Amino acid sequence: MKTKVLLGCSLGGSLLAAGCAGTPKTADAEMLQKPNVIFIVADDLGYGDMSCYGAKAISTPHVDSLAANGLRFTDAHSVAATSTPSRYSLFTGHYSWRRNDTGIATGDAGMIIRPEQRTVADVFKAAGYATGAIGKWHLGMGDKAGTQDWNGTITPGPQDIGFDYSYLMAATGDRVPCVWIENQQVANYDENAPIYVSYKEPFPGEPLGKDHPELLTKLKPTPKHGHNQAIVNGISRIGYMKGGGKALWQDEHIADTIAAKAVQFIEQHKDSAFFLYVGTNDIHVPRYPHPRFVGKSGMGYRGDAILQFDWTVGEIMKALRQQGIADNTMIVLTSDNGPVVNDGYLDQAVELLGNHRPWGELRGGKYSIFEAGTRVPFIVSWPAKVTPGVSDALVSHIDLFASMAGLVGEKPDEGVAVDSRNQLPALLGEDKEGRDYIVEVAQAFSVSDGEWKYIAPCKRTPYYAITRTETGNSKEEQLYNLREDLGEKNNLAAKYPKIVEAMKELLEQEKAKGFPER
Ligand code: NG6
Ligand code: CA
Repeated sequence: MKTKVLLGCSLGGSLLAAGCAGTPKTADAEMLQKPNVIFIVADDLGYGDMSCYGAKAISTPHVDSLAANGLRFTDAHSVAATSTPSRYSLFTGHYSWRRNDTGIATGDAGMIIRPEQRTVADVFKAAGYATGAIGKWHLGMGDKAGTQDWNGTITPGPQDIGFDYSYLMAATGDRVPCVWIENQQVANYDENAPIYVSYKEPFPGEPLGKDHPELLTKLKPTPKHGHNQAIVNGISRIGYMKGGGKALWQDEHIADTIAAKAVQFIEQHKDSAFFLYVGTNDIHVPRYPHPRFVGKSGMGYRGDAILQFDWTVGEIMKALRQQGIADNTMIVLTSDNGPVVNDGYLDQAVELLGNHRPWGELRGGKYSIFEAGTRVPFIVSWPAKVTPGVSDALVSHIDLFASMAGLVGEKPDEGVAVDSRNQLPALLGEDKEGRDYIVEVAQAFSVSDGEWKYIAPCKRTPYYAITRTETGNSKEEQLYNLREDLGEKNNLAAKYPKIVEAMKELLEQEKAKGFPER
């Protein structure tokens, strides 16, 4: 029972002094043979989007088999409800909200994680692992926004924060530049089509989506929702771009490319311990899956992209089996934030959703401080070590850094990954409780101990009309009992002022550890 906050309150004691900061339980790190580790981070995949999490309208057999042979978590959380802050925290073990520059990054953002910072990849590297990052990045590259040389080497980059190998999209599918970047240089570079990127000015002569709807042969943006600038591959995007030629990606091949590169990395490193981060483009907008998935879900491109994601997971699992290393490979599968149905393109996601509930029983979605924004799918599979099952332990992406350090026997230096705790026993199913509490952020902040969830007041809009998302923002304090009211319908703040006070204090103490103005 997670009643520590309530106990701390009724005893009138300081919660942090009482050890609520999350003292690790014993992890038998020495006993473990170092496994390979793969993080598969889906994009915008909801808590209710896969059949192993209860979806009935769609079947995800590969992820289901991963879950059936691993540990499926019901109370796992990203730190934030959008990609950049979520991934920043996952990689660094540092709360994104301690900095004021971790909002949704443009495609020409400078690298947000600075080279002097430590990432989970550095942890693995220090332990002798080969390290790779493939797929969606969205953490900036190069020194300062807009100063990258897309025709040369982009530096600093993933190599400076622990990744030996990288094959990445700079930001998102809907942001320029629409090219793959391999080891900090554009892959398949086309000498005849030098690349220029701007988030300020259009390039004269380059058609824009807003002026040339006839060129949008693959997807059109939702009116008044943006995504109407550079046109690449028949889809208009955010930001301006010129050039690229044969280096430009084709959206329908993105998943195949990510899977192929992941499989290649696995094959190349089968004889040494490796850490691989795979950020899928699925199921972020623009959703434009390969023709072999189109129409297969009956839910339009959004559902088809879920099937494509599931296929990607299957390819990775198959490669591990073929190399004979499946048993001693830990896979952590999760999503960067919760689901959104219409995120800006006319892809019929809303019209064809039917009875499918991407958010399951939760309230809110991507961009929201309600549970659906940050309670995410989370599966840990490691056949040699983890006993299959379901865990209700409270876990957070913030702890992956320290937990992985625990796994490989590394000790983070003083001042590194300050918000991360070693929760390896929870990740392996030995500890059923997990964290004492978690802190999350969208526009508002929340703190939850798994039973009680407090949402701090926030003056911003309670509802985004275009994505149809309840943001959870309210001028009032909110308190929900998640055990009895997972859908966050009954605000109990007025009824339990002492719990509100205790939760608030917890949040204030966390913020007091360092919180720049924003
Ligand atoms: C928003 C985009 C949305 C998506 C999001 C980032 C508009 C109107 N909306 O600004 O489509 O790209 O940023 O999503 O442009 S995330 O999952 O990568 O954080
Ligand atoms: Ca996302």
